[in-house]
Amino acid sequence: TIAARHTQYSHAKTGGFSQEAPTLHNPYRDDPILDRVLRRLLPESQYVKVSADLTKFGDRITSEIEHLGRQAELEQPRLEHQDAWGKRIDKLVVCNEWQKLKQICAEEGVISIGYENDVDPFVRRIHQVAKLFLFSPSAGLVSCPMAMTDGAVKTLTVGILYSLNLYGKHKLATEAVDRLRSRDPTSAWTSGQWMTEKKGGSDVAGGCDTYAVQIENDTYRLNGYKWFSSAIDADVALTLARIVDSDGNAVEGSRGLSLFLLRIRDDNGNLNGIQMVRLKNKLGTKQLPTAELLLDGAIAERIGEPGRGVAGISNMLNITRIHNAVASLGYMRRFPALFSFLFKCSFSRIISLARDYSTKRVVFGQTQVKYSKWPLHTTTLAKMEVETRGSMLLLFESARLLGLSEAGKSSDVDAMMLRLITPVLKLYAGKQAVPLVSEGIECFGGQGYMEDTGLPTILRDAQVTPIWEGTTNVLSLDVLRVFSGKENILLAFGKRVSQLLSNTKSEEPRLQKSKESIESALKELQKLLVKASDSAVQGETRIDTVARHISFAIARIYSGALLIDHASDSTVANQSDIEVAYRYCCEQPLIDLRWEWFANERVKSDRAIVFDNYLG
Ligand code: UCC
Ligand code: FAD
Repeated sequence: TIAARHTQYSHAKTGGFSQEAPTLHNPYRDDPILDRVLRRLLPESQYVKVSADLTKFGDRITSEIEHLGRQAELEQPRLEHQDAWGKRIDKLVVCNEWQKLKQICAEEGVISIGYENDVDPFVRRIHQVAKLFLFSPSAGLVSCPMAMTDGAVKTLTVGILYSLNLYGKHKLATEAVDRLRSRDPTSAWTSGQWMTEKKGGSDVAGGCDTYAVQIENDTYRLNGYKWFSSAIDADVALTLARIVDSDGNAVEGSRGLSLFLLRIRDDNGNLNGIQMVRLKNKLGTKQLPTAELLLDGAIAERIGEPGRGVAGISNMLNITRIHNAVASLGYMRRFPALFSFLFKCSFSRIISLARDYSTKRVVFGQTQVKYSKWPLHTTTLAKMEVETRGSMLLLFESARLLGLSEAGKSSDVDAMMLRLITPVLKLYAGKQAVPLVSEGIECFGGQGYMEDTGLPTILRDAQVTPIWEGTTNVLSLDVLRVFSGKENILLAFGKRVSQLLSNTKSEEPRLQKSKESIESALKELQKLLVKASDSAVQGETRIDTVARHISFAIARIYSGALLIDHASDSTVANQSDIEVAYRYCCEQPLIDLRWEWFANERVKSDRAIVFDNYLG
């Protein structure tokens, strides 16, 4: 019949239920502890201003930025090498959303907030880190050029250990600083950071095969090949090269490296002796244009003393490493927040379905009804939350210490702690982010694995945070570099931890127990390190093989002490702050380090395990 033929063309029946998507709330107002951390750290009048800015920015994230960041992932950058007529153009095409995100960064002052003259540096760095933390997981990786831009401003102005102090003294550096920290999107610049070459990214000195031939005074011509260069739509870059003397020789090793500042394009948009060889085909960070660059006579200005390139660019590294931790924590925070929202909000919709389902669905021999609150799932989320909070307080400690140093108000202990916790924070948060985000993906079940939810992007992007800006091992060795300096870092660390513990709320037994746990872990670490340095003299032990474990212990002891300090402040803390401190400090090991791991002999057994049945 006609009617029967008609139904052949009816819509497929796919069932009446579809899952309501998770909604992103204002990430500032929705964050469990950020507001309380700021209340504690900032003077009241400043807190009010910062909080108002973050509330407004949080609304902008949900209404505008989140969408732009997602589009930047979907419309990835591409490189056109030639025009239709075969002329080499190396045209980088980025989407409008990427451009718009860069404009927003300027307007919102994500860099300039860190440098505003009329604000106490202590306040401005905390404000900036809080803003970046909200921005980062929605930023479509524009957070990467922002990190390098901040690092460039720091390097060109007043560095922490080795200061170039070029602002107002060097023409290009002064223009760059003004534009890199500008709030005007029409004139704002961003910076790149080109250190890695084919032979090495960790071992920068061993890898650097870029040569600088003097044209006149501080102006040089650079030739080399930069193997990873991110955010290649930047305006300027800081890079390293070896100066070739008049006999055609250059100094090998670290002492042969000098620091250069260059413009990537001229005012007409022509590349400055640079060819973009290809864009990297990456696991993640696909929004971000990362290229291999051939420097073929790029004109650059030497900044800083010849041979002091690594010390100079370390100013940049120490800033970008804090940004990297911001990104790791941003990814971590986004997951619990998204997921808890999914449940809170979806109950009203799915509760009738869920109730009915729970009387019918049998799991492990029982109907689900008894477990309608899914306590195991809540436990999973609580564990993620405890981990995230510990490192979040460490991040804000780094912002506090950076601000103090820029305000010229650091005590000796503050200065040492800033140098120590910068690599510790970066390596620890980066290492936490990947498993934590992976757990977050699992929380969404199969949906977490689906590209169109946008969730897999977070896992891919999180995986870069332990790699770039120094891998976990390399940063652990940097921690040992800090310990090998002239100052007694171990003593300073002990002092800072004791200072934090001295505020512990006495009437709260869980905090008292937490304090004891931190004290005992600290003592254990001190004992092992002192013993190791004594026996190292006799050649029986080595410390580099346990550098990671030492760094992780520092991260956990420091974070635990910060959690106790936070939970002891009755003006802001609540019961869950106390519980989080207790779980962090007492329910999992703070230190995972054994004396036998220091033994020289162990290296042989490691090698035997690794190369067992090796065919190469
Ligand atoms: O990956 C990159 C960009 C990615 C995109 C940006 C993302 C930002 C986050 C975004 C969030 C979304 S750029 C490439 C990053 N590359 C690295 O991080 C390199 C990793 N390797 C290292 O860190 C190594 O430890 C090196 C390269 C620093 C080692 O070099 P040397 O030459 O062997 O080191 P030396 O000889 O020990 O140190 C030379 C000088 C010393 O000072 P003096 O000479 O005064 O004794 C050191 O104390 O540099 C000083 N120094 C430092 N100073 C070395 N490291 C530091 C430091 N971290 N802070 C202060
Ligand atoms: P390698 O140094 O070859 O390391 C390999 C392994 O050896 C690692 O596990 C490492 O931990 C370990 N290792 C190395 N040295 C030691 C040691 N002494 N002791 C123990 N273990 C060690 N670089 C830039 O300069 N600018 C950029 O803009 C930039 N963007 C990037 C973007 C992306 C997406 C990525 C992935 C990388 C980018 N990089 C950039 C490069 C990045 O900084 C390097 O890849 C990183 O520093 C590691 O260097 P490598 O790749 O040479 O690794």
